[in-house]
Formats: sequence, structure tokens, C-alpha cells
Amino acid sequence: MSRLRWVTAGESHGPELTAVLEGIPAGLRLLASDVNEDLARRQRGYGRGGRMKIETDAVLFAGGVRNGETLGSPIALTVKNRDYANWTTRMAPEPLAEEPEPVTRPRPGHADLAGGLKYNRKDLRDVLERASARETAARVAVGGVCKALLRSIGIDVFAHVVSIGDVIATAHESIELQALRASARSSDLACADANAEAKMREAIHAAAHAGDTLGGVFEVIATGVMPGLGSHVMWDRKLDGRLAQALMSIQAIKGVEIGLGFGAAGVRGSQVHDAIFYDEQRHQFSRPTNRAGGLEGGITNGEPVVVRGAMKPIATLKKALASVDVRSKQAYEAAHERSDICAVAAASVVGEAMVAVVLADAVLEKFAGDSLTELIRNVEGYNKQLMEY
Ligand code: EPS
Repeated sequence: MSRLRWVTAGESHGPELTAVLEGIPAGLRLLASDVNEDLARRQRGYGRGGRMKIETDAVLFAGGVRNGETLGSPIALTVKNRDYANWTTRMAPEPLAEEPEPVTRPRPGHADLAGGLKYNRKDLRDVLERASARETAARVAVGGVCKALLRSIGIDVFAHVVSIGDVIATAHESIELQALRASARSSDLACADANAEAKMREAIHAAAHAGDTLGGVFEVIATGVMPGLGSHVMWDRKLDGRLAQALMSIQAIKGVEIGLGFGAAGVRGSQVHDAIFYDEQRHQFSRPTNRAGGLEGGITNGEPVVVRGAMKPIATLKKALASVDVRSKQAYEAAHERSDICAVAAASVVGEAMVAVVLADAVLEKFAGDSLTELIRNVEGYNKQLMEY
């Protein structure tokens, strides 16, 4: 079923992040700059911590790409951690004569305690290094390749921030998708609503001064998606389920909605479902609304795919919560590491990447193709079939 296989490896303060992506057809034009733009967007946003001043994330294609085109072989991607230079001893793969200062006071809300118990590690750094959202840089690199594939068949994926803390943006409700995309791109917080963005900055500033953190909601929109990706026939083929899993797997995401999402549960059916019309000129079905978020029965219906992710506030708090030392079992405040105050804008870029991976996988499942030429021919054949339906 799944046509794309990928894994990431690497710790937050290790030498580099590595990803291997297999299943991308040969002949896709691919430049590091395609991916680097997204990596740079993931780094920005008011509320990011000191680490982002150290890093300048850039991808190296260590396999699968030659002279600006994919070869059909596994694509190996690496992103260096510049900060590793400050961690060479503590993160050394070789044994040390003396144990480095361990992390023993788990942060409530982070993977520290659960991971420490599961993997039997009493230096919680052994857990937090991999649980860290630094790993999302590798996901964004993989997503960048998938976005290039999707672009070649007319699918665009973008994201914008809907809320941070209790500040909710509304401007996106009344603007065209292209304008929404452009405004979100030009905003430091990936928010298309300038008034809300100013209030979001104030809220982040206030949280930082209080030693606290803030979460929020981002929305990912995919345009140009043909009807027929995913399937209603089996639970694990349903595209809504696959998107939800992908978004939920992003660090700190606690909720996912598609279309109206939770809002659909509280109103009548006539206010939820999207009426069907037929456009004679364009030989295609049309919908005056898109409350379904482009998915019905786990299948894309030709409308833009709209999914949202809710991010909890970051677990590393200056104003630390109560915790217990895992070695002495004494009560302490949780450990504090340099961290972000708010990373919702960054998470929106990661959301974009994860949606791109799921859509690219679904495209390859439906249209296959060892080369891009073959894939495009198959898509065109299907488009012809849709016109004749
Ligand atoms: C980072 C995400 C956050 C940052 C990390 C870089 O990870 P975490 O989920 O562990 O809070 O804190 O930076 C550091 C660990 C650091 O040394 O500042 C990212 O998205 O790149």
C-alpha cells in the first residue's frame, strides 16, 4: 500500500539529522534550494529560542539525486547540527571516562519520564535528545522533496497559523487561498491576519516574561488535489485517517481536525455537508462550500484538503512545575533547558511537510510510475477518465 518509505535518525545535539526517503520516481527536478527554503521557514517565528540563532539548516543530498534530478534510488538527506560543536563530549558516540552531568529531573509534558521508564535510562538526556522537536528539521527536508513531486502534478501545500494562546485569527475566513498563502508566507508568525499577529506577539512576549510557554493551532491546505486519493474500502486506506496520524505524530500536537472538525458535531447535517452541483463548462462537479475539508469517505473529493493541528504549549518551562529526581526520588522542580517560548509557526511548516508526505504517498499509490514521465502520463489518463465520467 504505502509507496513511500522513510525514516529519520539523529539526536538534537548530535552531529546531524539524517533521513532516507525511498519511492520517489526518477526524473524529478530537485535542488537543495527547494528544501532549504522550507528549512529556513521552520527556523523562524517570534518566540523561538536561542538555538535557532546557532543553526542555519541546509540539506545535503547524500544519495538519490544527481545533477539536479532524482534517480529513483533512495534519497538520503542530511541536515547538520551546528550546535554539535558545543556538545562533542557530552554527545560523543564513544564511551567517556566519566559520566557527563545527567538530566534526572523529568519535565512534565515532555517524553522524559515515560521514555526513561520505557528504555530504562537514568540520564534522561538519552530520551530527550531524540524526543526533541529538532527531529522535525529532517521531516521538513523529506516533505520538501514530496512537495516538489506534488508541484510537478499541480498540487500545492501551504500552512498558516490560526491561533496562538487565546488570540484567534479570522482574516483567512474571507480571503482567496492564493492571497492567504502569500500573507502567511510574509508573516513572521505564518499568520495571515495582521491584527491578530500583533496580538500574538504580545501574548508570546507576556508568556516569556512570565517564564511560561504558549501553544496554538495551524491549518494546512492542499490545493489542486484530484478527486480519488485514499479509499473508503478499508480503515488503513482512508486518507483522513492517514493525515490525522501524520499530523498527530508531530511533537506536541494534541489534536487534529479535518474540515469543520469538532465543530461539525454540534450543528445539524444541513449545516455540515457540502451540496453537489455540476459545472457543464468545466465538465466537473463543484461544491459551494468545503466543510468536509476535501475528504468524504476517506477519499479526496476534488476540493482543497484542509486539516488543522492543535499544538500544546512547549513543556520546557522556566517557571518549572513540580517533578521528582529519578535517581534520588526527591521532590524537585523540573529541569530547564534552553528552549522556545512558542513554536506554532514552525509546527505549521512541519504540518505542511507531513501533509505533503501523505499526499505524495497517496498519489504514488494511485498513479505509480518509476519515472516522473510515467507518473504524469498516468495522472493525465485519469484526468481524461474524470472528464468522460
Ligand atoms: C528545536 C526544537 C526544540 C529546541 C531545540 C531545537 O526542541 P525541544 O523539543 O527539545 O524543546 O529546544 O533546541 C535545543 C534543544 C537547544 O539546544 O536550544 C528545533 O526545532 O530545531
